[in-house]
Amino acid sequence: MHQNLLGVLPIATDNYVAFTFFVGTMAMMAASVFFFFELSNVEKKWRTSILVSGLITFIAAVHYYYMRGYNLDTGESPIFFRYVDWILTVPLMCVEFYLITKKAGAKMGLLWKLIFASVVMLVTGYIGEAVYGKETQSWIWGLVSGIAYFYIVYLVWFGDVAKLAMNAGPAVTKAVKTLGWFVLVGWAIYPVGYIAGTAGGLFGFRVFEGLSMDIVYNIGDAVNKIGFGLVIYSLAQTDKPTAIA
Ligand SMILES: *C/C=C(C)/C=C/C=C(C)/C=C/C1=C(C)CCCC1(C)C
Repeated sequence: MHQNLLGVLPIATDNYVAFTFFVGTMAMMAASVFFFFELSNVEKKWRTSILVSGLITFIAAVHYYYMRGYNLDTGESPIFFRYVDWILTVPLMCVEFYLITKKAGAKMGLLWKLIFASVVMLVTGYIGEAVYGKETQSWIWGLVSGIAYFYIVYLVWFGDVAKLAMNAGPAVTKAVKTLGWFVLVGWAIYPVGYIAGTAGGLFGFRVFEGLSMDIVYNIGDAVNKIGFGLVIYSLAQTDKPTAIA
């Protein structure tokens, strides 16, 4: 490929993978600016949560900038930096659950359960991709990762997170419900990418072939990181002390 005068590789018009990395970088940057600037417009008690939303998209923006270049230069999937991003941002999403249910009595133990499950989910997913990605047995690692994922879904829908959210006031109850949908549906985008991009597919059967793993992951990240942050932002906007009429 030819470099232009600035020494920059242009994105070929049919290179959709590179395009989604580029758009992902912009979206994460824009979302971070938004969350950081809105910090001064929300109630004090929600500031840490909004700050964490901004940190999640900011960490992703830095990784996307890197992954965009890596993919453009090599044409390959930036597996390592993808997982570095996730191992930092997914635990921060667990921190969000902890922070918004804290006033209803969430304990550190709950935070550690969520973080432990996400680390198991991501480490097994990484091994499945980076070590066994071209072998049929990659599905086994995906399955173990999936079990940890369903444990997180369980905690948010029926476990401690759900129980605490019910006693935390209507605004928090509603926000946790919406975040629960993000975890159940939004996060389910990722195993689709894994199945499409690894040799083991689904229990050894190839499905979603031809689908680009990176495009699926990039869409998943935009939906989940920015969407998650906006749910918290809208919670902070609704849960204000009621004005005296
Ligand atoms: C911001 C990044 C987020 C929210 C990343 C979430 C990632 C997952 C929920 C990944 C899940 C996986 C499985 C459930 C099975 C296959 C392997 C993974 C790691 C792709």
